[in-house]
Amino acid sequence: MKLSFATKSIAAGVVLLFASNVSADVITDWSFDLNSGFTAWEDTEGAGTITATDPVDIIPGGISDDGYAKLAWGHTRSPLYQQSNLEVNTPIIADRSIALSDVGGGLYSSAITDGTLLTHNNWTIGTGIENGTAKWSLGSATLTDYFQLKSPGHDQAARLDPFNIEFTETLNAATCFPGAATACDDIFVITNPEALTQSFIIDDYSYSLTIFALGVGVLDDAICGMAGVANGCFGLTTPEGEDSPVQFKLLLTARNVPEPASLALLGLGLVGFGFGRRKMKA
Ligand SMILES: [Ca+2]
Ligand SMILES: [Ca+2]
Repeated sequence: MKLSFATKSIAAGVVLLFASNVSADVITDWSFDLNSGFTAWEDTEGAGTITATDPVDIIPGGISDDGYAKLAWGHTRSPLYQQSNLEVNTPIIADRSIALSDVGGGLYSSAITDGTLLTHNNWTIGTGIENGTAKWSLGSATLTDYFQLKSPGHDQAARLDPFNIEFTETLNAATCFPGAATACDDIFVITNPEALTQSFIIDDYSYSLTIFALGVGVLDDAICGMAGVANGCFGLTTPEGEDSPVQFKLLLTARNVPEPASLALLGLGLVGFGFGRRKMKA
């Protein structure tokens, strides 16, 4: 006797198709406009002794000269002394290319590109000293940038937050912080370093602009203390008797950020049951 037993295969498949956009490509061809100038400043006594010159039209439209490229301080009563100054050497940067290329791993990056050039011309200002603080010195300044990224068909005005800079004119006869190049280097603190990285999203990509400069970073606690701010402060120091240029650099990156709707196809594979055959022999 021969008995044959077989089950017929049962297959079930489920495919879920969600409504979706067609995924947009990354935008690789960008250029930018970057206008920079000082929009606020204060001397250490609040006495209005800072001189602002070289007007800049930072923000297009509206008020035409809304900032200044140069701040100078220190009195000029004696030929032995010079004023110190802080200067934006590149107040207007127009149509500079910053293209993205595929660097793998789903990441796109520009080359490192020059942004704003600032110079501290640090000279002995012949300051008076009052209560241990340099008189006639710059106390704080606000640097405002207008940054516009441009790409054909994708104009994107990325307005950067202003950088707030606190400046400390260290007394040159006083004890300086360890590692200073001169007695005594002056101190710049950027009080809102979070403004150095800014991001925006277009379609399926998140773009990030990072601003950095050689010598600008987290300062030693002794330096922060001398500047009168909390430990972990962010900025740079500049030696006496020199012009210290600070070339800010820009890096633009992009990465894909898929949204749930663009997960177009969620497939559940075939589910099969009992596809088999068994033979029995008597
Ligand atoms: Ca100085
Ligand atoms: Ca000094």
